[in-house]
Amino acid sequence: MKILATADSHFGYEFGRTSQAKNQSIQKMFDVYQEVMKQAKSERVDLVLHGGDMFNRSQPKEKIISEAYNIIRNLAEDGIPFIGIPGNHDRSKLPESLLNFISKDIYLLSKFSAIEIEDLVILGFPFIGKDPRVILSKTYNLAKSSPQKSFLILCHQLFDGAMFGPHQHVFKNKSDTLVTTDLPENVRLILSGHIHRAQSLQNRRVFYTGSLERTSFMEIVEPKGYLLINLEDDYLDVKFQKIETSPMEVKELDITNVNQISKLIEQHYPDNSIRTQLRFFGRKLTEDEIKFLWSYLPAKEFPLISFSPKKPSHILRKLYNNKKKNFQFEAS
Ligand SMILES: [Mn+2]
Repeated sequence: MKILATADSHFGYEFGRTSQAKNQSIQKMFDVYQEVMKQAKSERVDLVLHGGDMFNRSQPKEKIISEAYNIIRNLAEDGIPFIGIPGNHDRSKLPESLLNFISKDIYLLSKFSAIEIEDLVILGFPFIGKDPRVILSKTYNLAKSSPQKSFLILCHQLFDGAMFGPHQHVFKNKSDTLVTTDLPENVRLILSGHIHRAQSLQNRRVFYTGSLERTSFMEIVEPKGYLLINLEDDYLDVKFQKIETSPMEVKELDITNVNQISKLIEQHYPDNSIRTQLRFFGRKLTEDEIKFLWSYLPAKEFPLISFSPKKPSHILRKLYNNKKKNFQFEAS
């Protein structure tokens, strides 16, 4: 069985300050998702999964819901089943839709469900904030009672060893980090959203698909993509398929000996297509300079500025400069 998995599409997410920038970022997310669904069709997958945080807010605008669900409906019309679970941003509930009723191939879950597709049982768990270990016990019991079947968990949780952010923080040994080693062998695969960085954990049994677009500068070092999975009785292959995302960069500008920042900004501020965070250090900005920034930057696409009297962290810049080297899909 061939499966395509994504998560954390955060439909409706607005990046930037101007309304033009916000609308563009909303559209970009839909365009990327549509592109990935085209891949699902051309790869002739048997199933598409979404690991939660489909929407950025728990009550998205009508327009956002219908655009997202239209993409899913198109997929089902081509005979490809879709299963989506809600994440923490969805407040563990996906917006109600007639889609759930008109198509037998679309599962937009707002409560735990076991769905059988061919020989595979997909256990879909909406995000659980408190005591998520119930996922492990429930799965254990179901898998033990049907040893002849294969199981796949679709969820939106923290797993032990998950790595997050440019400082490579690792979640470990917490009450809400899950360890899957005790699950029976017929639990073949665990797919999760939540951590936006694609990675495999716990002996390549747990996979984060990662998000499709960066929603924060915390994700600057991460390549983005989706997972293509080949799952047979005696065979499992998971591939990370990289996709192009909106460029993002951090500019750190030393203004100690700069009298007029306007020239510096005009020279260093990049073209419209790049999401840039400007970080100033060396001295404080004057009132006139702040006024200049606020009048100059809103005309541009993605003005994000942070003011720091000290030299900013080297870590982010170092990781950014070596972002290709630093990324490991096979992190454990
Ligand atoms: Mn998310």
